[in-house]
Amino acid sequence: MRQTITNELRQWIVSQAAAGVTAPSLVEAMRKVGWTEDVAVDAIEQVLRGHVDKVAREQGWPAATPVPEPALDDAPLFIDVGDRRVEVLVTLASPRVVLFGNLLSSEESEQLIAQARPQLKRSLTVQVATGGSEVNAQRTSDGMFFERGQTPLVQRLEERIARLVNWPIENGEGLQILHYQPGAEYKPHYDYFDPQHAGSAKILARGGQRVGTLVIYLNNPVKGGGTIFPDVHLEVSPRQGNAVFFSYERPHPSTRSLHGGSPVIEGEKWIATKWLREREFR
Ligand code: PD2
Ligand code: ZN
Repeated sequence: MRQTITNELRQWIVSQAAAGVTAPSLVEAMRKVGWTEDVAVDAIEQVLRGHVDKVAREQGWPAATPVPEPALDDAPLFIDVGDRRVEVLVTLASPRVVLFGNLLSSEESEQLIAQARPQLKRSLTVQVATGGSEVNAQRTSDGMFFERGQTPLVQRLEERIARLVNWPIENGEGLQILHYQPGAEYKPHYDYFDPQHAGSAKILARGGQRVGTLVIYLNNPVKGGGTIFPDVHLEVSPRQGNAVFFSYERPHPSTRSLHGGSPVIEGEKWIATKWLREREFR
């Protein structure tokens, strides 16, 4: 049995992956020539990670950082988050996206909307030049932020999220609630802060980069309002209680984490967004 990563194998894995061959097909091919499945998976991961690191250095990309990641190694159908079992519905490697079901009950979703509603204002986005906030035509929703732990429900949800994606509760920004009416959308963007922008230093001082996002759907729009990932032509339907998680290991388009909120066509859309930072957010 041949289980060492030769240069030849390394080149083969990289070229196959570049040609679009999926990881399971690579594992199968390696199994046929005598590799144990687990060892093949580890070898493929090691080779592809090494390759990305090399390309990143050559291209001068920002360094990769650890990111939140749910415990999905043995392909569980549920993740126990203490007070409920969250369903694992879809996973994607690149961009890293995981769709969860049953993160919130319908009662909790409605309670969160009711708690947020009195404080809604036209959404602002970060003003890249200064690090301040501005009204932005790219984002035609109303929103508000809760402080971390502001209500018992917010606290409970934050504890669930921390367990779900294995990331300290202190690294989370306050939960943001957004409300979209028909026609409202959030044009494709990245959630990380562009290190080149003048305003980023001030933002990054509060806990470093954003490294992950969880968008939680609080109601069921009638038509439209999906969350889109244009680089991979993925659209996630907004379903009450479900949540889409995505992470980005460096503030760079190579993460393919470009995403947006499609226009709501009929009905309205309510979401809660939890952004996760590298370090404690204060
Ligand atoms: O509403 C959405 O689906 C959406 C899309 C893109 C939310 C966000 N980004 C966000 O809150 O960052
Ligand atoms: Zn976003």
